[in-house]
Amino acid sequence: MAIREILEVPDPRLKVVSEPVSEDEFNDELKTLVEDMYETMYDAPGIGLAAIQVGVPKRVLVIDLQPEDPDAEPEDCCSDSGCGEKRPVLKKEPRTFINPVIVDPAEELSTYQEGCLSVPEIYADVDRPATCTVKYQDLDGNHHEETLEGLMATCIQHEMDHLEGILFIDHLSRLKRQMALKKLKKIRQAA
Ligand code: GNR
Ligand code: NI
Repeated sequence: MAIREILEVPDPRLKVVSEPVSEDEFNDELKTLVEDMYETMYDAPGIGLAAIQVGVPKRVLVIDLQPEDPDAEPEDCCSDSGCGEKRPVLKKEPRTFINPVIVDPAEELSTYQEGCLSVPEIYADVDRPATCTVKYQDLDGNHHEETLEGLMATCIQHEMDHLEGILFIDHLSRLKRQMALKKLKKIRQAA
């Protein structure tokens, strides 16, 4: 397992349309890619990652919304220095989607403030279908169909946009997108 470098705007590879994973590509190399994507996503940290964000133009997504575990005792915030703060334990719910296709997006929209590991530190509201049914394959190549809602529906649509070379800022007005990119430039200059 390895943490891979996450591509950031304006890397041209983020605009590439990703290729389907073919039947003979469901192998150990794919498993390693997915493992590395989880490690990279958890390290970032983020709730989703598309393969193209680590430079691999394949139709592979990982998502983990990592909800707070209401049954677990809160953990010490700092394991070493001991700042005394407690933080909730996050549940791991890893979800892998290979060759995902959205079949029937709802007409009803919902708005979430989105962010993207490839557009760091920029957040903006995006409207998307509130629910959608997605067909996909798992790591063994088995086919599934599932209806998603809430943040999960938003997240998979955000990730599927990456497979088409689309970023969440592409859903904003030109003015808002330019403002976002200017802000990112400023943040980078300050760093
Ligand atoms: O970590 C992420 N958070 C997020 C928040 C709202 C809507 C979508 C996302 S996905 C993002 C990680 C990422 O860039 N995935 O491509
Ligand atoms: Ni993203």
